[in-house]
Amino acid sequence: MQLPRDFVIGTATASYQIEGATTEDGRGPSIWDTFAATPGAIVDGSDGSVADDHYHRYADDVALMADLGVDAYRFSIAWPRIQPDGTGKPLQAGIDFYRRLAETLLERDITPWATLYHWDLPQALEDQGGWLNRDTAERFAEYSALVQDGLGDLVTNWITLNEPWCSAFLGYASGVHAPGKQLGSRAAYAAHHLLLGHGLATQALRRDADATVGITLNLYSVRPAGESPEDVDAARRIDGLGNRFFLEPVLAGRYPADVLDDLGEQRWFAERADDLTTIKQPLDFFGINYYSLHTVAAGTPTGDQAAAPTANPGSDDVIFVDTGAPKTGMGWEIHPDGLVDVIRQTHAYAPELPIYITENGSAWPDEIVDGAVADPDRQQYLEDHLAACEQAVDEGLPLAGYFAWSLLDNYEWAFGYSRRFGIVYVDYETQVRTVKQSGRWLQQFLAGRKG
Ligand code: PNW
Repeated sequence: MQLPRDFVIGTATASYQIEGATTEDGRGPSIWDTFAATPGAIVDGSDGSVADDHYHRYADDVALMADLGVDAYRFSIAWPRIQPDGTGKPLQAGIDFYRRLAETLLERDITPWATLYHWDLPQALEDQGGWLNRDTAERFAEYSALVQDGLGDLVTNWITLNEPWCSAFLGYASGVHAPGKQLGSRAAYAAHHLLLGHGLATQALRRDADATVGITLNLYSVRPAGESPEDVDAARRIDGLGNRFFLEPVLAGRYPADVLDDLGEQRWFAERADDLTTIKQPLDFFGINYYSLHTVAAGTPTGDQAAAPTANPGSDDVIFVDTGAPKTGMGWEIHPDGLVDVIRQTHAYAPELPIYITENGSAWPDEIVDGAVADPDRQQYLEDHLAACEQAVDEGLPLAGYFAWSLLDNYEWAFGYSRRFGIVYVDYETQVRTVKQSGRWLQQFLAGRKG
């Protein structure tokens, strides 16, 4: 396999999923601390209060990455470590933690990529309406500027938001993520305020001419199960809300009219049309998290798909079809070719914009046996998706890098510690890290390109 030598290969994590130390050094509570404490919200009843104890072990974790030979590391900043209440002066201890992390990365020649919002909203802001409150967008831009003031000499690659679809629709429609609200199509207002926050934060980050700014969306390739107009329309709607509802405002300065119709929210959005000039900011790169492909049909969901209110309001009558393709331990079908689809789709809106896969990976029921973890399925997933990246590059698409999710096994949100995505195994009793077979494979792959 031949990816260009300057193609960036890294690993990714997020603050709440790995740091632990949720009450140390003045960190305030986030919506995930609150949500994880809600009975029934998390499958194993766990929370992120310890997680991978990365807050104390970051230096070892960076050494591990140096040993793997990665070019870059994508991590996120915990907003409540910087502003415990979501407003006001920054907490120096919080800034200092991320300074130590960034300095340690740079010493090891690993480029830091910082995500400003990977879901841990200060609880104090949720108490004032969270992302349903327009003010949260302004607070986010202020916070972003404070982080840049504190870290800008060390970090220049900024991702404003991670997966605003998840924040808005898992957080405020299906309620399976924090803050656990079930508001139907009103969740779209949260999406709008997230996107406005992205625009305002991007403007703020431009004070530093060296800043390289982008956003990360979770995109799915969406295909109709059959040729009937109903199935084709189901695919239009799921692609509409999941992909186009975020791609179009960010890259083209408009909301897709068909999605506003599906949502029944034309009026609310028309009143806020002026915000689109703020949302559509020139960007330096575009981040895509790619995990799977959706095959959809018109019909009434049953079983698991009917367990929570829909995360796709306006599309209660869509079934996610099992095509029989192999699945990961999340039950997500494996379709490496869908990765090229979402790159093409993004590229069509912004032909000049470099694209990075900012997350891709798979969970499996890993076990440690005699100090080793055999995970051939994860290795295969990694190989096949890197091959899809190569195909995208060969096609002339401006794909510039790939971040494996995740460096470490970690807190998988509503699934707690029951799903392992790491290329490195974590023993949650001892915090001992063991590089899995897939991690060793990546290490050899990276060493091979260095020649
Ligand atoms: C992403 N869905 O989450 C996140 O960015 C990571 O923090 C997470 O660990 C990773 O993917 C694996 O799940 C998602 O239900 C969570 O569609 C749920 C969905 C999508 C992405």
